[in-house]
Amino acid sequence: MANNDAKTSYTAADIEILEGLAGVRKRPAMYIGSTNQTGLHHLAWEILDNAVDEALSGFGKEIKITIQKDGALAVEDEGRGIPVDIHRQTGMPAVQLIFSTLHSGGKFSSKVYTSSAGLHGVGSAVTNALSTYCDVTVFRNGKINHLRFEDGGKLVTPLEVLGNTKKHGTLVKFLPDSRIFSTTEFKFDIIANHIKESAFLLKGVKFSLLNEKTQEKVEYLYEDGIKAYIKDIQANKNVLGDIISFEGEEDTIKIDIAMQYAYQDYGENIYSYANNVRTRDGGTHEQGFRAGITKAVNDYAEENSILKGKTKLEGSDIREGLTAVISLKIPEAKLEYEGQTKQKLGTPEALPILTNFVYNNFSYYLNENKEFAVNLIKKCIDAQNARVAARKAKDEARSKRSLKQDVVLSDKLTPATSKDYDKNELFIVEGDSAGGTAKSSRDRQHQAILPLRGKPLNTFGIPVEKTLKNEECATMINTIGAGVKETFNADHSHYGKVIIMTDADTDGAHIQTLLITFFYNYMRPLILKGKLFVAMPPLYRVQKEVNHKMIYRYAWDENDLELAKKEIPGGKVSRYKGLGEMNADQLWETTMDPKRRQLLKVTIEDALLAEQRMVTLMGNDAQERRRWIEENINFNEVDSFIDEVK
Ligand code: 2B7
Repeated sequence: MANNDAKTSYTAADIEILEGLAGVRKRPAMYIGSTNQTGLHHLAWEILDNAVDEALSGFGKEIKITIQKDGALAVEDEGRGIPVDIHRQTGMPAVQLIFSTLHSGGKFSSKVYTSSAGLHGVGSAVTNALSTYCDVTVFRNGKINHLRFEDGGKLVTPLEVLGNTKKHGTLVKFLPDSRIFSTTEFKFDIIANHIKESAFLLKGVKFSLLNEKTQEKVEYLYEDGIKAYIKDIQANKNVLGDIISFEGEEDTIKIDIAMQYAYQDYGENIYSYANNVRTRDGGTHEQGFRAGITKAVNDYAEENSILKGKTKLEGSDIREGLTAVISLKIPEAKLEYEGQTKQKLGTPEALPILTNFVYNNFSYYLNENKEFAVNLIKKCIDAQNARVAARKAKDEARSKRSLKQDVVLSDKLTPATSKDYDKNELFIVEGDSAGGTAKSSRDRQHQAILPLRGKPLNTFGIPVEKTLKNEECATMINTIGAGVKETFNADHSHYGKVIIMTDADTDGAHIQTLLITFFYNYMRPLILKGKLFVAMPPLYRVQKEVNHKMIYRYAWDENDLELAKKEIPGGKVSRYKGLGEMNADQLWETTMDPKRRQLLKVTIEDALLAEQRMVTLMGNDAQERRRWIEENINFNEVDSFIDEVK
């Protein structure tokens, strides 16, 4: 481009940039998934990702995050500072471009491993576009460089030098736009959780978080990296053997693995990452890991004639109770994802590389640690027996069913009349009395009611057979009709939605946790497929007689109550203590009517957190459990299992 075009091209670039940012504002969900609490926090992850990438490249040992008094988030790293020199084609400083163009990532990045590679790489500009202000300070070349955008990315303070400094790094402060997001409140716990995970993966880098409003603060620094991650996940568990870890590099792919077995856990818990980004849907690295573990254990058992004529162990027997963190660093050129969500690693080489790497290292470990190896194989045989027993129970249930023609259903269940499974909903209701109300208020065609008497069985850490014999669990399994554990198939579920409906109090929260644990352990795909929900009964009712007619307004939280009071001035406020206080009409219109109710979808958004809670809540340490319930359980807390209001 010739020099004399500089002015015109600047204007052209300018227009292009504004159009780009306006596009983000028009369709925010396309860039950050949603505009709810999850989407809001995405803005933070985008900025944090860049700070993390800089530390990953070896620049900077600390990342500071502050929730400011004005509600903005400040992120500061100690990296090289975003370049501030002028970009020739546009005549703009590089830092300005990075915050205002949508495909700047690749152009500026020359790193080998980047966390955001292949995902977005447009993060800073997206955050800027969705913010009321975005204020950037770059400590670089001995200068304090500053620029500021307002109102969705409009440059209000062009790059200026504020003074001299010896520091280097980047400081970004941004305030999310309340016209875009349904909530603009950053949550300390959500951010703390996220940076804790980053800190495990980025050993030796300190992450600190401060909430200026509440003075809450927390710091994470793990010199032991993912070994510390495993230690954290396993806290309070009855473990088998030490934490095992393998590190290596094959064909430019860096492999870092840590794992440990525990007795109470039934499933496998694998947390896999590619370039510090969680691969929730697994992929070639997980496949390779599994194959390597299975082969190593079966070969060891065979070579040492431990199984003696018994049937070979299946992969699932060997992985029962296994918790593992797999962290790979893959050069950008080899990084491939599969599927819509890009949460599944597709890189083909990762499969054979991981299989061999894990097989070789774990075989060596087993041979060096004979006592562990023997205990592990004993445990695998237990798992095998349990699997065979579960299969037998299922087969028996099935043959009973075919004998009786009709499905054996508990007499407690009030079924729905429709056979359109996808549209049907199963309400699991706390207490017979609320169950009765629900029965008369429901939509008979599509809503089935299963009342629960008392607390459901605590299924954490107990043998499968015991759960299968428990009447309530057996009823849930039969009613849902899609199997359990390995044989569970969410697509066969007789209900498109399974909805837990309890009182909004401590007992109700406990029941929810117990039920979520049951589903987590026995029907996990139901959660993964987004079919498990918690009903949200209102907490308040404001009522007033107007012209001889009672008018009602329900409220779901304190803020909502304030609104309700304004809408019905002078109305009488009552707090609902339980479902039982509502009559059938009220229960229908507030909690069960698909058009008016609020449901929370149970997700395993953060499996680590969910599992930690299961362990603390359901584990053997009664004192710890008591302390935890006293400190943490209230109705809102249970939200952490849960995301997204529908
Ligand atoms: C792909 C883009 C976004 N970038 C650099 C260099 C350092 C750097 C950044 C950053 C967020 C909150 C505090 C590279 C990379 C742009 O190019 S982004 N540090 N930190 C950050 O955004 N933190 C860089 C090569 C030489 N010198 C600097």
